[in-house]
Amino acid sequence: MAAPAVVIATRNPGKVRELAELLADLPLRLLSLADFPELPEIPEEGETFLANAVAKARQVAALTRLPALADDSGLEVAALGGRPGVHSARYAADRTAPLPPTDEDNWRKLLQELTGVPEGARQARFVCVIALALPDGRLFTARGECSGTIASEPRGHHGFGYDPVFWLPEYGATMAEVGLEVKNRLSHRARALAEMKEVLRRLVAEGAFSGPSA
Ligand code: ITT
Repeated sequence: MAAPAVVIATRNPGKVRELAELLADLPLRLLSLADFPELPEIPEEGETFLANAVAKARQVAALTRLPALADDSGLEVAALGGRPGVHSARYAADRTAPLPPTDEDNWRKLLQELTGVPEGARQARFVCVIALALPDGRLFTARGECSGTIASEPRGHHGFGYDPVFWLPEYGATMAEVGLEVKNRLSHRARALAEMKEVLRRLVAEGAFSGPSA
């Protein structure tokens, strides 16, 4: 019997890469939004990671009639009162610019905002909420966090987003230096997904993905 399909409901290729690697040992056929080019853009209007993850998963499950796994994530910086938080992807957005900000625009803005903030006051954490929505309306969520500090300059070329400036004291390296294998052992996404994988395993065993709409 063919493995049941699950849609990874994100347009961020960095997330797809990490999630696909983390899910590789489950008997699932992973699709992504790239397999559904006709789907409309999903607006992110929520004020919490949970609200945005649930909205993305529910909408993609309804539009594709397949189980959908969405990730809403971001960086919370203590010295900035938790910003950029849910607005991490568009932190350096400029209304007059035709294109959304790049990852580099975002981390450069962060380094600039933290100019003069001493090493001991640069604590930050990545947060990830993963939501799984089934076409029958069932919904599951999981959350993961990863703590570190904000470096004073970028280092490394792995990963995506704020990884080059996210310093992991216990590794003496940034998240962009440690590589995918290590990142997938300790990241906010890996921690949220570890919990969600238990749900996915149970649903696969129950045959929940093999109904007429899946
Ligand atoms: P989708 O909504 O299509 O999933 P997105 O990139 O817009 O893609 P989010 O709204 O969840 O996703 O924003 C997440 C942003 O937070 C992301 O663009 C990065 O800037 C940052 N981020 C999240 N996880 C990260 C990680 O593992 N490493 C570095 N930065 C991360």
